[in-house]
Amino acid sequence: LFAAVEMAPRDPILGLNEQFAADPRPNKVNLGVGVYYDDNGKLPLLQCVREAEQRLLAQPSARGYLPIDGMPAYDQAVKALVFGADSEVVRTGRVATVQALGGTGGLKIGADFLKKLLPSAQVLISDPSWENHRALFGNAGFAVHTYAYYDGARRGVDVEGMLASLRAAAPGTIVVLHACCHNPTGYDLTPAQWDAVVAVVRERGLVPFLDMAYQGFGHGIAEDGAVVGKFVDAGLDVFVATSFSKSFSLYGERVGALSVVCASRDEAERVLSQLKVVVRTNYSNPPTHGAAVVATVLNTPELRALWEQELGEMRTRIRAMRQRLVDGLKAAGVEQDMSFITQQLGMFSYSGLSKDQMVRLRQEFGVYGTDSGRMCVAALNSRNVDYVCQAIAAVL
Ligand code: PLP
Ligand code: TYF
Repeated sequence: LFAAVEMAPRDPILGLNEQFAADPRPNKVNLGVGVYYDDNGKLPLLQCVREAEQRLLAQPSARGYLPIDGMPAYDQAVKALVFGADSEVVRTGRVATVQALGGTGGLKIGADFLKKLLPSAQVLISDPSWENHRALFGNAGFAVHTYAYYDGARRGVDVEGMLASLRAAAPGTIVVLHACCHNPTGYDLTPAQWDAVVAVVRERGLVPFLDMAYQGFGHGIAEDGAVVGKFVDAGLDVFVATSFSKSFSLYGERVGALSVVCASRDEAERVLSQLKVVVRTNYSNPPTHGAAVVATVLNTPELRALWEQELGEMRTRIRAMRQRLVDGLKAAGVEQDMSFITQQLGMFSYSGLSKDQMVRLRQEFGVYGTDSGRMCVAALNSRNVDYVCQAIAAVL
């Protein structure tokens, strides 16, 4: 039966983790996968999560099946976070939200629903993008192409190129957009550039699908979320995949959601019923624990305040590490201007290093980043940053 089964290629990012784990060098540094580590190099367990878990444990509950679309208090909290509790779309019931297995699960539920709705649509992802975007929409049956995004020469977003790609797309084309903290480049659109993108999406009748995996890691929870509001205010039907993996440091709990903004409550009810079909035919219903933790934090004012504070600390520490990296590279003798690293947002820096340089970093120094030159600056800390600077200086 399996004689002809071919070996699938490894995920380029998760594959690096395996290589890193097998590396015996004590001073190795993993800047491959997008995970936030604290200044001690540890994956944090947020205090707000700890306290929510204690509250949940104080009132132990049996574990029945959740509704297909997830825990109601969780879905409500997601809507409030993504759109605003008092927003018109939430008040009038125009948003269909389902709990999902991480942000990836939200993307996949949306992709499967869209494939039934728009079977011959094309999908556009940014050039470059998180590689799983291509694989996920491709496996859902779509032809996946790219829109211009990164401008290596100018070290930023090629906005004109992006708008031109979108203007050239056929109506009904699904456009996957990174709401903030673009993975892998770290370059986001400005609010004015977002306005221009929204206008073209609207004019061309494109279907916007926002991937919000890093809300709060850019400028702040509300600031990063404002992008969603721009699409809503333009009267567009928009998909939003939410992930709490990074913002709650709950990677392994698989907590995320998909929200779909519709034209009316009636439409949202019908859309929700179809999203539930996708969920039911894949895994029946979602798991309880992560959603209970996130709902407890978001719906309890003092825990919510604690979360905002802890998320702010993660954001601030990453900023500080970006600055340390720029300063350290200068001190290590790098003459080219590396200050662009502090202009990037979120967990990643597209360093501009070539594949050869990234391979040398890995082989000679045990510093792991992706071949594309992407480094996870959220894994830098006061102990490893100088070593990383020396390694980068040596290969530059
Ligand atoms: N989308 C982007 C752009 C990401 O970087 C990630 C990272 O993991 C995800 C989605 C998936 O998030 P999750 O781990 O919650 O599935
Ligand atoms: O880009 C990253 O590093 C994160 C983590 O298949 C990740 O988004 C990477 C690859 C993957 C799933 C998650």
